[in-house]
Amino acid sequence: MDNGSSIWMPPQASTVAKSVDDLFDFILWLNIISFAMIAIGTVYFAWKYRRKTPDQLATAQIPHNTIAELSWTIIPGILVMWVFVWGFQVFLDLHMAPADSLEYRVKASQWKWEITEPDGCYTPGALHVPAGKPIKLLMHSDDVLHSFFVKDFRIKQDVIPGRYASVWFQADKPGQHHIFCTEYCGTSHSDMLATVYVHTAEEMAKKDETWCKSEPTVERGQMLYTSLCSACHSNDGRRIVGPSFKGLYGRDEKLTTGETVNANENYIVESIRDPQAKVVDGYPPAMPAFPQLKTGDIDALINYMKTLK
Ligand code: HEC
Ligand SMILES: [Cu+2]
Repeated sequence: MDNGSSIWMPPQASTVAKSVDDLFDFILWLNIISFAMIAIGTVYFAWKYRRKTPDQLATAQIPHNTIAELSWTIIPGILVMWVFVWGFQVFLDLHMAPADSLEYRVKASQWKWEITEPDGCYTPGALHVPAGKPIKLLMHSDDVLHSFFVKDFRIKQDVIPGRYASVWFQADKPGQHHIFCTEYCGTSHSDMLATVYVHTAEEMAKKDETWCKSEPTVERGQMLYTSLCSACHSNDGRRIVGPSFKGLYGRDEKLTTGETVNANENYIVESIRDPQAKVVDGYPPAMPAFPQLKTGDIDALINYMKTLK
């Protein structure tokens, strides 16, 4: 098939995919042929040298055969060296990113892929790249082992906590491809998915707000806190209009209904999206909603709250 797909593999969507598949096919056929030769030979010799009459005691003594022994040593030896040299070349191609690659940062954590583009645009769950340009990914993990795999590109790289890993690719045709995590990393491992979007130059130029999200850093959370929340919430334990954020994250909070809730992510998100849904005991229901805050902003605020112990 002309797009390079086979019964084993999806279409070849990167510049290295063909060389990976060619090597794979070579090793596969080498194995199939070797297996057939060994299996057929075993059956044939078992039949040929079987005991032919009931009184036959031993098979004929088979003397040493130099030509046979040299050929079954040298021929496979050459083939295996050939696979090594070829494999090493493909390995180098897969690991040596061209010097003019665009460098993206990828953060893996349970259970998401977060990408930061060369210009700082942050795109969790989505890798937007231009077609026809080499892309280098500089990856790290925030917790456990993960593995970055794009089957259509034939690239896979383990991402190990405590060190950077990199991989590169170039996709020439616009389209979409799945990113999988292929290192079992806990409960939601199978949901650790993301998408590569390969764009035309025009689409790349038009990239807009909806695609870049702001990275939920503690600094960003603090900035949002200072501009939007500090009038009513202190960060040092003082009571102003609302409860202080100091020690809030993870605390058990008593509500006006008499119920107790744990101030976890869901509760904090709800308090910001729909402030009157749960009102803290002893406080007026005076908190306004903040429809302008995006998910990334709320994540940043929560990350900031977590630092206020
Ligand atoms: C006009 C004052 C006001 C502003 C501004 C305000 N809040 Fe509140 N907030 C309150 C009050 C009063 C309460 C307590 C009553 C309630 O639970 O609704 C509260 C409660 C909360 C709670 C639940 C606290 C707890 O102890 O359980 C969270 C979380 C929260 N606010 C987050 C925020 C964030 C984040 C911002 C800024 C984006 C913000 N608030 C801005 C007044 C405010
Ligand atoms: Cu993972």
